[in-house]
Amino acid sequence: MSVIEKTASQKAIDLENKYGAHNYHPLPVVLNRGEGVYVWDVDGKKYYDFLSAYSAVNQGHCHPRIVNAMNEQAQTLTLTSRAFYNDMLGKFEKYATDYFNFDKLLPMNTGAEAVETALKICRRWAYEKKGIEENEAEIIVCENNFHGRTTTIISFSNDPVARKHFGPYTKGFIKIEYDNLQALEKALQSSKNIAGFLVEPIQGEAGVYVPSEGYLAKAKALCEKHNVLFIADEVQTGIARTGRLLATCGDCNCEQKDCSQTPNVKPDVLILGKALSGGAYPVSAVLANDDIMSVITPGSHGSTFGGNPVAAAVAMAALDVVKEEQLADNAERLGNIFRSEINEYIKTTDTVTLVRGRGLLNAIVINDTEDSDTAWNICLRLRDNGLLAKPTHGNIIRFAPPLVMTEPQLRECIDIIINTLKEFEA
Ligand code: IF1
Repeated sequence: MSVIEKTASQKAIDLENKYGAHNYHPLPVVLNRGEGVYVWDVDGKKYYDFLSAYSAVNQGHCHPRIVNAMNEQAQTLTLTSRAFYNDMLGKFEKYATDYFNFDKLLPMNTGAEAVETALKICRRWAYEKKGIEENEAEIIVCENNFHGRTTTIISFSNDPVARKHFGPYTKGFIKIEYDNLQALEKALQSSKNIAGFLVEPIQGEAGVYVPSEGYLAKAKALCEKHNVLFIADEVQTGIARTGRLLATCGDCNCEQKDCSQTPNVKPDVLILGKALSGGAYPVSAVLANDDIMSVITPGSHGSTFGGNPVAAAVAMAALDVVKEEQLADNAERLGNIFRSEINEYIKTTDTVTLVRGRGLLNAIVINDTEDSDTAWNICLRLRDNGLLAKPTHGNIIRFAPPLVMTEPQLRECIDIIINTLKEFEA
């Protein structure tokens, strides 16, 4: 290949740069195929995927059961809108409410839409059930949260990059420190107008920050005491990612896990997205019981695509796969191996300061400043060595492979990661 002749990768990158908005800074690798835990670039080089599209592809790339369900439904009926009934949505709603043990489900498409939906449900509930005065409802959120990109959601973000020059911001949110029960109790006592507490069971974007043992259960109990809705954003942590069907597991109908050890943290409002479709199609949902979901009435909320037949078919197949292939158990087992092997390595090096996470949602902290490009350079080298991961917040690298990984595959990946990190030792 001559020097002036562009590679297929460079051509694809140039097209995005020239014709696409610059709202991302991707790792320079151009993918055109995926299967299970692997993806391939346009030159045919194979990689282990350690991002899983931010935990959307828990079931592995192009899972045949999910793809078949999608193909079959796509050839039969794709979209009716909710102006008419379709014969798939009700089946999906029954399936998912049984699966997660809630009375009702409201289907949307993206995670951000589902978060918006939960906030609307919470506000309605505040006015119509709790009796808060019109327009006075407040929702507690956590510092360093990530719940999506809509104008309301970024209004209560404290990430300057996500917020800057997108004001005026939506009112009605109180921000408290994550993993701080005193702060939560203080906020709950501060006003009679608190309607809900929106929380990520593990903060993903903040760098896979796992709260203290018992935090979620105690936060839930505090919310109950103050008649405030506990709203769990499990868009990233849900669907087996953290070694359980839900990170707030304890009262779901998950058959694989012995949850007797874990406190009951059933959220009042559960938000799911990403892996609800195995990454095949945008499917999100909000689940709640009748006393809460009944505040949603015809015309008060909706979406053209939400609950479409393809989404319903895909989501049922994706959830089937999670149970059939026991992905929660696999994530738990492999996650323990991953963290223990990385911890062994950490004892021998100054390059990495710690590994943290649950199940197969993990991150390592690189021993460098947050504004250094070491983590980015490590990710470039990991790419060269056949494994794709992405830095978050400068010096943190997230590791979240598809949950269909086998132990030998994981051990090969651990070798790649440790050998790559060794290249960066001083
Ligand atoms: C991007 C992070 C992950 C989420 C939680 C709602 C949403 C997300 C807990 C919104 C989305 C994604 C979006 C993606 C980056 C990514 C992300 F690094 F930003 F935090 F996964 F870790 N709640 N998270 O994590 O879902 O509307 O995107 O379907 O580029 O914005 P969405």
